[in-house]
Amino acid sequence: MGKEKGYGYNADVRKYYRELMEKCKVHMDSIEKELPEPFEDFNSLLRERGLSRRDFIKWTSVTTAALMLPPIFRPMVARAAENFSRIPVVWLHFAECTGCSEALLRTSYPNIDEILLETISLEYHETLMAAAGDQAEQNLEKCMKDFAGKFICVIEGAIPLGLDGKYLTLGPKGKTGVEIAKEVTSKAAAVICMGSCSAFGNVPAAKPNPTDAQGVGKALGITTVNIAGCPPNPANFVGTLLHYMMFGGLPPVDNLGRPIWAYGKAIHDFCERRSHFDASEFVKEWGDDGAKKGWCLFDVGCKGPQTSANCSRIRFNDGVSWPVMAGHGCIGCTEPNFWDAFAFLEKPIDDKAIAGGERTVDKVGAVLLG
Ligand code: FSX
Ligand code: SF4
Ligand code: F3S
Repeated sequence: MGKEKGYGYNADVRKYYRELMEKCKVHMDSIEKELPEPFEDFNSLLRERGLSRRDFIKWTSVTTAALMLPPIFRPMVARAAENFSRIPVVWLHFAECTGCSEALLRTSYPNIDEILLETISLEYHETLMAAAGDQAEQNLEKCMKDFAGKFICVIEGAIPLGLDGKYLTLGPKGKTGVEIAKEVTSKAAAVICMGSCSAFGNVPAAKPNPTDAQGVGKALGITTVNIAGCPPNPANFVGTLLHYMMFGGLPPVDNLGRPIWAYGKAIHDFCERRSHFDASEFVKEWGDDGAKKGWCLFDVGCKGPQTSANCSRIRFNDGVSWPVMAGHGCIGCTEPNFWDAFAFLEKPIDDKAIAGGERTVDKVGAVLLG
């Protein structure tokens, strides 16, 4: 057995991974057989953007570990990336600010996750496609027919249910958002909610919610995978699609539908200001001495202890920064209805209860999330 194969795992775990690898190979073979050829040569695209093979190999290692897979899966992650543009995607927009799409598209120094997103086979994307009106509608119908049960439906934005859905009508036939969502999701292989609005309602559903906007899962009564965040990190979407390509299903999720590999830990657990939290060194006022020294932002409203996501581990814009690093606390944008639930963004959730120390903070977080 090669050095790489054992990894110190016991026989049961090794057997589990061997079987998982087999499943992965079978699924990748079927994707390569059944879905159209990649329309972008991923390796040339990387070269064009000045990224080397070494950068790609480094990325496969980081992504394999992030997906909670052992290193033997690195070649499969690479194979999935090279075939990324085979998966047909229909990308719908409902009640939202389009910040999620913008966050994916507007990076100045795209990393491999973002280059992968450029290669995605967008059969229909209301912001990006050239077609409009009847032509756009026909494209959508053709994709639903040609790739029935095979395409991924990605949804940005909440679905307004008030006035029989008429707060949001779209397209030449004036269909409501809820009608379109029902039609498209019923034919999709899987539904991915991109951003906290489609996942949980979020900003469009903030009080008093006059349009009765709801997250997609709740509005349609379906199961969705929720890539939470306002906006979410592109890496969390890419990793979820890679998982789908490799295993033919979406990754294990928490009780809020968020992939555990990305949302399984609190921001607070990996925050670079954490040692200051533990030493009770808190910023008390913007611009004070503590702020200059990079102390913990809990007292000025950071919701990191109550927020599950990987921002503190993978950051944004190719690892350049993230909210807490930029000097503002986390506002809990990956949590349901953070706008209402975490109101008073620059105040701690409950000063009195939390003053006792970390255990109390974690307890308060668990109760709030519960
Ligand atoms: Fe919501 Fe996304 Fe925030 Fe905006 O599509 S998650 S308001 S970044 O755009 O939906
Ligand atoms: Fe970091 Fe916020 Fe936790 Fe402080 S409270 S350690 S700033 S996540
Ligand atoms: Fe959102 Fe907090 Fe991350 S505000 S982007 S979950 S640090």
